[in-house]
Amino acid sequence: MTQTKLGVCNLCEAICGLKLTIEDGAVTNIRGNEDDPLSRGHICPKGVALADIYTDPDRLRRPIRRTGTGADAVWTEISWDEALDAVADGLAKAVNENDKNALGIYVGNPNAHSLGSMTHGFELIKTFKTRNKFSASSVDQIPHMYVGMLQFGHQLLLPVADIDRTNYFLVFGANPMASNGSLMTVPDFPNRVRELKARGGKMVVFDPRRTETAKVASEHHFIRPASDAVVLMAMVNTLLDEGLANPPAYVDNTDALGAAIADFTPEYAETVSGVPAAEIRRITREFAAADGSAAYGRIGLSTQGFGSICQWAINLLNILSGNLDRVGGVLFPEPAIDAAKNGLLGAGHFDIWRSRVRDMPEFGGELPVSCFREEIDTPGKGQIKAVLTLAGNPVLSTPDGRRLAESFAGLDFMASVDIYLNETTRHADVILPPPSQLQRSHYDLLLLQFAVRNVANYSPAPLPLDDGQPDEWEILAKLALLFQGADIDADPATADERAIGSLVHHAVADPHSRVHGRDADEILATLSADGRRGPERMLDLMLRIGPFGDAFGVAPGGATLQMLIDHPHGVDFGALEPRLPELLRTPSGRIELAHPALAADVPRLLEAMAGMAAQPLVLIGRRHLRSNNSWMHNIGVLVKGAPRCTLQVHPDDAVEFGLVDGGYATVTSRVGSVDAAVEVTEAIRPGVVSLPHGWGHSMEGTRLRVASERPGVNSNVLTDHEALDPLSGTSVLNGIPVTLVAR
Ligand SMILES: Nc1nc2c(c(=O)[nH]1)N[C@H]1C(S)=C(S)[C@@H](COP(=O)(O)OP(=O)(O)OC[C@H]3O[C@@H](n4cnc5c(=O)[nH]c(N)nc54)[C@H](O)[C@@H]3O)O[C@H]1N2
Ligand SMILES: Nc1nc2c(c(=O)[nH]1)N[C@H]1C(S)=C(S)[C@@H](COP(=O)(O)OP(=O)(O)OC[C@H]3O[C@@H](n4cnc5c(=O)[nH]c(N)nc54)[C@H](O)[C@@H]3O)O[C@H]1N2
Ligand code: SF4
Ligand SMILES: [Mo]
Repeated sequence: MTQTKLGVCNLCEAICGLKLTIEDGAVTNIRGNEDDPLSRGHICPKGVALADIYTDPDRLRRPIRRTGTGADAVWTEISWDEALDAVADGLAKAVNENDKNALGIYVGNPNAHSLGSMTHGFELIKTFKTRNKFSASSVDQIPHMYVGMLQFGHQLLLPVADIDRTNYFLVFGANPMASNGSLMTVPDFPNRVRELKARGGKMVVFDPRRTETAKVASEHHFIRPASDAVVLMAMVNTLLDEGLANPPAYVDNTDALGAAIADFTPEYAETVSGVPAAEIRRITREFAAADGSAAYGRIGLSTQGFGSICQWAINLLNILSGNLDRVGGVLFPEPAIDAAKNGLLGAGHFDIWRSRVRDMPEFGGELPVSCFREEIDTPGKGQIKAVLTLAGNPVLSTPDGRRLAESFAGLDFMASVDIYLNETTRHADVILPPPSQLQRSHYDLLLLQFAVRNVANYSPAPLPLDDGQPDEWEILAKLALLFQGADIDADPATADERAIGSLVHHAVADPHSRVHGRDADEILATLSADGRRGPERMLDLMLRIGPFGDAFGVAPGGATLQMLIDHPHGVDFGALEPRLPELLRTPSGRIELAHPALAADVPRLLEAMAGMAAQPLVLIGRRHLRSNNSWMHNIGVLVKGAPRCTLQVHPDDAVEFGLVDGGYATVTSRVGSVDAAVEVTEAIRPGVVSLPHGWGHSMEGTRLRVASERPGVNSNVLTDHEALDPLSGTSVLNGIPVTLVAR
């Protein structure tokens, strides 16, 4: 029997709509859904490969338990009941024998793309009560969230470029042609840029590498790594000096800002960045003059030593040029489910506690992942004795990951919720595999928050669960109950009740909520009447209290889960619209341009820039369209062709270090070295080398047959766990001083 089913791809932030052909239970074709209001038919090779992830023989289908270690490790399949019990017992034992902080948790990137993790993961993590909570956020986007919290009053208040109407798109340190956009849900980016240019607009890219995005830009500037903060501040200064600033009425302390950043003139910026002062002035004038401009900076900005200052400067450019909250500028989306308003995620907090060993402040309840290893290795009260990883591969993804692997090996107990036996999970005692991406329903609770249009899209799971296999939310819900001592027959419905109960109670208590003051029990009873459970029941609640929802009868006909089911291609609520100042959640209800916490970091920037010239060679990262962080290299169709884990080197540097294309170089940083295959290319700035992250699949004890044939090297052997943006605790993954030796 041949069926066509609609779905969405939940691999990256673009959430492309899919059309799947399923013949006798096998997926025979996946293509883009041209009727999806956001993705408009776009799909990339990873989306097509969803079927290959499903059929990958190395993907785990049943829980496995390890006996022995290293080369002697033996993995045995065990039942779900036994596995869940073993994990709950192992984790509880560490806590009972020590204290609550003896449990370390690592939350990886795919949680953001899993509906079940978003609805039921937070409740599980809360259950653990440990302060030793780490995630991929501190090697990623915390600077955005931290600055959003300070300037707009909530960690999820991140303005999004109005790409479909902007006329000047200024991009620093992002490569959406490869990444498909980040903190900017922008599927079909290639066509959107084409349209931007066709209407006379410009895209200007600052990147040390001539990236896929730089190639389709109107202009590309080979900026020196980690000098962006200075260039951006010089642009802000130019706006102020030339009378081009046009800030809205709801901003404060423009004068204090001028004083704080006075040193960053375009001439000074030229000396540290290599971008001519005249170009900085010209681009600033063009940015200010265009009919709708949007400045955007991503991984290349947030994962450097001044990630927070960079994101602050991006905001300043948008605000001062009058482009914040402007059509064609940057706007705050209004998602059908607003995680910033319904209690799923709080406003954010900073420095309520600190890490035990290095005294680093928490952000939003988590500690910098660069502190993970020392919290395992350093004896004393609060030492981590057991670890749970949830969809994470920190051995490949985080600074000095190789040594983190050694620390994992010494734990009393470790468990992983993961679909692969890989570099991280090989240290687990038990692995609990959730179903594959195609076996789960999806609504993107997080990333529709950052979409370039207000859309909503729900898709039921295209493929059924395997026999006896729990969904990801059930695994998390059951673990929470078992950890608290419930017996093995624990019904996940109990945990489900708790998760939804806490959301309903939050909603009725929140004065911003549309059901403020209503009867929580009545709402819960309404939600139970239709027989939905798990994520679907939560979704229905959140849609109904969202901006387009029916608020339980108050405005009949609004968004409900049934409405989304009835519109399987997705619902388009329209283009982004201005929402300020009402949306601001700062104590004053206004935006502080020179927030003291940010302004206080300026002297550190000046000091660091003085030492820049002394760094002859620095390393940056790289992403590729056919790759997804560390975990899709076991899919043959995605890794075929020339090996991609290469060290890109400029021809001048190749001559200086005696390197040849196709040869090898030993790359050494303060903390480690790797031998990488050399690719000589003019697409990189002299003095800069680039290595992608997420490779290094040569560790014994993994079960990644395809990946181990093209292992590549782990670039995070070179990144330094001591190098952080101190404001946000985010690791420095770009601009790392290295030396090269030909091999
Ligand atoms: N040097 C350097 N390092 C970087 C970066 C960089 O640019 N340079 N980028 C950083 C960024 S932005 C990020 S987000 C991190 C990512 O860091 P991580 O989240 O730690 O790593 P991933 O590679 O995303 O690994 C995801 C893990 O989840 C598993 N998995 C996949 N799908 C599922 C699922 O649906 N459910 C479950 N339970 N498991 C699943 C995979 O097998 C894998 O073990 O890496 C960071 N590290
Ligand atoms: N195909 C694919 N898509 C992905 C991912 C993936 O691994 N593969 N990962 C997903 C994840 S988790 C994320 S967070 C996003 C990231 O999304 P993006 O940020 O768009 O992705 P990157 O390719 O890391 O882009 C960072 C750019 O910054 C540049 N850069 C490095 N250092 C500097 C610097 O100092 N200054 C400037 N100006 N630029 C610098 C790099 O050369 C690179 O081009 O992508 C997501 N999408
Ligand atoms: S761009 Fe992202 S969401 Fe779209 S198909 Fe590719 S991986 Fe999936
Ligand atoms: Mo990320």
